Amino acid sequence: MVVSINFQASLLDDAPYASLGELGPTVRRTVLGHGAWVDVRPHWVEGSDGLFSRLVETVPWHAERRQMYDRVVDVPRLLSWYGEYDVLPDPLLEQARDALGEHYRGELGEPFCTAGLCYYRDGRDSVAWHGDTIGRSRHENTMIAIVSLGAPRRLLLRPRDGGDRLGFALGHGDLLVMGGSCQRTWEHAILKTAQPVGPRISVQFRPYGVA
Ligand SMILES: O=C(O)CCC(=O)C(=O)O
Repeated sequence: MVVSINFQASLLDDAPYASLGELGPTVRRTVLGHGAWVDVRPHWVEGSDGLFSRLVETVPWHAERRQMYDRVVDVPRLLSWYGEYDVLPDPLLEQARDALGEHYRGELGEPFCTAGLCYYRDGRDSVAWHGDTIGRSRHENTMIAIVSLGAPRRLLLRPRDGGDRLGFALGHGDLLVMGGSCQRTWEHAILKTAQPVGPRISVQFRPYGVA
């Protein structure tokens, strides 16, 4: 699939090579309730705009269609999936996966091993409210770590049983980790927007058997 890109780089993020910052105390945790939490580490990937452009060009993006009631509809974003034994499309993503595994080793007790990549081309691309509850996350606490590249989009979270929602604008190398019961007790979404937003890539690292 040929992907065209109309992307405004961040002035803060134009280092020639991408690299990872520290985790440790730079990671800020927000306790959501119901046993769920999110960690945020702004601008974890330095020089992320170059990485974004490389991934746009080199990842084998594909479009999916899915059944919705009596119709088959386009999934409004492009996707690419890397399993446990696949080489990731950029060495920096392998470094990121391993650094996250190291940082969360005590709490998670297992490594991150798969990577799902989503490409939101503009404000019409989106993902509806959902929790990632296919596999072990249906019953177990786990973590999903999201590295956001390109233009910021708002990742929204809301409790499944009702209540206020909260949102994080994620792009240009920001890290957000959903943990605890978050996939079972909360839902998350990137909603469509009529605002003129640029393209964004989300890289989600998950432990084995979580989808
Ligand atoms: O774009 C994101 O960061 C969220 C992606 C997501 O929720 C999913 O693919 O399940």
